[in-house]
Amino acid sequence: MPTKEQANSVDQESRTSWAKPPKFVFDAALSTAVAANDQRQTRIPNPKGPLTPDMLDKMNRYWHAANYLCIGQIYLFENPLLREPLKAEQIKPRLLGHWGTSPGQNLLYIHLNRLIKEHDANIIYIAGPGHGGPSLNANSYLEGTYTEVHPEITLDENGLRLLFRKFSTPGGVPSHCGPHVPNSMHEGGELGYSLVHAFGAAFDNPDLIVACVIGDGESETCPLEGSWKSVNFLNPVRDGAVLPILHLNGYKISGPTVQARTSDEDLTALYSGRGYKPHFVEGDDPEIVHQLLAGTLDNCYAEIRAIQQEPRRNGFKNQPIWPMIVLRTPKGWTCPKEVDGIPIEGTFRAHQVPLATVRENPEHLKILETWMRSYKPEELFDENGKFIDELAELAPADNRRMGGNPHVNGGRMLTSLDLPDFTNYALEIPGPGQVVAEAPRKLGDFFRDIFKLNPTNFRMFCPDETNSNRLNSVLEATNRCFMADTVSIDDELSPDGRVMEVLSEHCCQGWLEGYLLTGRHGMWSSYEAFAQVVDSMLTQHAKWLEQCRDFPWRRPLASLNVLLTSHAWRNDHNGFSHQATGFVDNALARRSETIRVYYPPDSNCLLSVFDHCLRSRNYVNIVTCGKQPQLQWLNTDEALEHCSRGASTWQFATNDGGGEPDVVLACAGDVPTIEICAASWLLQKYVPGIKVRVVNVVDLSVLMMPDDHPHGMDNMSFNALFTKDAPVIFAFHNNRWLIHTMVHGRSNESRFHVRGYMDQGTTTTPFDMVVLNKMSRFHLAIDALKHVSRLRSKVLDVVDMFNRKLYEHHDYIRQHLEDMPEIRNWRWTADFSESSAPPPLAKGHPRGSVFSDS
Ligand SMILES: Cc1ncc(C[n+]2csc(CCOP(=O)(O)OP(=O)(O)O)c2C)c(N)n1
Ligand SMILES: [Mg+2]
Repeated sequence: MPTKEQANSVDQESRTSWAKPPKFVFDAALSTAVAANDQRQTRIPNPKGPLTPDMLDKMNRYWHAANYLCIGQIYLFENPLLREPLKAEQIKPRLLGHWGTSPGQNLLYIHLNRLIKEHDANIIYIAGPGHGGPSLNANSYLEGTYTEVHPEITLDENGLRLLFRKFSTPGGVPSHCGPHVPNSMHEGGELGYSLVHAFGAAFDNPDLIVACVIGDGESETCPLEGSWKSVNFLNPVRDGAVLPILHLNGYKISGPTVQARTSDEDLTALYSGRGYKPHFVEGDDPEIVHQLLAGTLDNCYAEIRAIQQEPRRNGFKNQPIWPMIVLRTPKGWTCPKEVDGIPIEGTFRAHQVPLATVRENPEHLKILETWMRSYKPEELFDENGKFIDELAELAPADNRRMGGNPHVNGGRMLTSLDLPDFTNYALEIPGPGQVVAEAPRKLGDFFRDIFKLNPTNFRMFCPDETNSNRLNSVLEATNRCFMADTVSIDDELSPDGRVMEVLSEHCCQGWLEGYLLTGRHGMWSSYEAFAQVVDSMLTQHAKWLEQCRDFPWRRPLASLNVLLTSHAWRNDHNGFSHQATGFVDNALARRSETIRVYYPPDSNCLLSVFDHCLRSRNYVNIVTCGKQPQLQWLNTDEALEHCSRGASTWQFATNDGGGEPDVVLACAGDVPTIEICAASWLLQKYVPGIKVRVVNVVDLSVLMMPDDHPHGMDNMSFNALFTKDAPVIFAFHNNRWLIHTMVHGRSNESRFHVRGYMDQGTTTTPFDMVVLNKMSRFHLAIDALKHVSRLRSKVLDVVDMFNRKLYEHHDYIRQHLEDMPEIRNWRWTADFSESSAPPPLAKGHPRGSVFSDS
């Protein structure tokens, strides 16, 4: 295995050749070269390299075929093989798609095909610049997998016509590497996630190599910059390999890229420092680049296998230096060098459609036709329009094709988790609201045993908070993963740990996505506020899952589970920066159908919810439940029933005797549940004769209409729970608009009065948080009384007393720096007599941890 020093001193001869400034990046824009494409193609200097002249020629022609198909997809409506002179009406009316990235990606795909065939290697391909959709469509078509999943795209002229027509057109396929294309597990539209997905795919797949093409524009994004450190978590014994291929084609949409204008020396220093050994391939002469790339891929493959072999035989010793490739080729390579005197090839102008007015401009039509004919389609496809066998056989066969590899359609690899019975982890509680516990502790025990039962297909990801989030029992079964050197005071850290802690929400979310997309299971936990860092990534994953529904051959994947335990209401010690509830708001607003949002109110409900989430498929499950000591409500049987219903009446806190209540007190979230139960208690204690009903909502989507969400309650069930017209005071974990939106259209919707998080926070007491956001038990009880008209005149003194309590609270916490005893020590009692002793710990709950507050 090469050391860092060896990596830095690689191959001096080739090093000097990289040391010059990147040639074409500067030349192309200034170039007045007019050499036609076919001229360039006949200039074969027979450079040295592993390819025989015959192989080189075939690979070059295969590359031409893929390039031709990319241009055809962007431009052609009819006449796919140019069997007649190209006419304006055969050009699509709207030209959509990206040429610039395609020739580089085609080149890489074909060379990876060679590597796979040569070594019977298990390789998948990730297109960072996913706008290179034409390239993956073309290559999966040429290898046959596209037709297998889209049988109407036949391997003949008519199939080609349809392939072209359907690209980026209504009723067709989108322009990116979406789920429609069988060799993709990464849409790549929102740039930045290719490398993190690649590592997620490689974890626990010892045989797999993930070739990950990274655009030089993409490499400027923060998530991509932050993904290189994934190599510090890749274990050469149990994991596969990632081969990053940084494609420096010089430009993003309209400007140069930082790395393309960085010297090879500096890139070497940068990536060596990150734990990689860069191999440089550069050029604009296809034959030379073919040989260089083939040789470089051979070397990288040999290095990967050597890196893996040693520790697999003799045990892991230290973090290896993994190979990577830096490929400098022109953007839009092989398109016209200039149009109307303006340079195109090798410039940002090749990014999308190099010739944009072909229908209108006969000269441009001619240039397009000349360009397309330069690939000699008549020699690539036979008289029926089928790709000629001589070239088609360069692709690997069956599951070795990158579109046929089951890892890319992860559901094909998925096996169900072996789950222990979650009721074995029940928290024993003497009755509702009597004892306190930290809800995630028992969940940690559950996960610990899931790790034991599923040693190779379950992982937890977390930005360094497993302990803080009270999930630390998992560390009894496994360690936290770390490849770099450790020191004696490090705790529960090892290269074979399965808890993936990295202080990057992007890495947690992205690794988990890659892990799930390749057919495994997992979850990640986060501070609620900082989960918002990956709002957009989560939305993209949900979009992917939704689009997969259109393609039944995409087999179901395990759901992506997110646990938010350090939540807004109880970040008293961190304050305002840590208090935000927007993650769920964003997810539900964007993609309600795929998203499931759960608010388990206590430990046993949390277990029941997670048991369900780990069995579910194709969803994003967001579970919010605090880690701080909170009152516990339901035993396991009750929890199971309650969670299965999604929402139900809590009889212990209800006194309507099954009849019509004066007011419904509803809640979703652990803190809102406490406040609503306390409000019910206050009302029953101080307002004789009032009839209240407490409804707890665990699965938020039940509030939606069945047309809007599969979990949505029909009106009859909804009215049975919330009545038809009683006022509903709703305490909600998040922003109140979400509930108002969800109950829109329900009977007498204006009776819903919601209180929730209003973005008021600071470092203060737990109860002050609910006061600041006007969701305290007193606010809720006053609201209830305001809306019960039959009692309004009789309760003025009570309302006055509740208001006074809020003033008392204000003064008390400033004087004593903690909540009033009647708040701190409150527990549910059916006789409504006050208690001053603090609620005891739940049986079996670890003593001493309950007040720890990291
Ligand atoms: C996060 C994000 N920001 C902006 C864009 C818009 N965008 C689409 S393509 C592109 C340029 C990409 O350049 P590069 O990664 O070099 O890919 P190339 O086409 O050159 O292969 C940009 C900025 C995007 N898709 N995603
Ligand atoms: Mg680029």
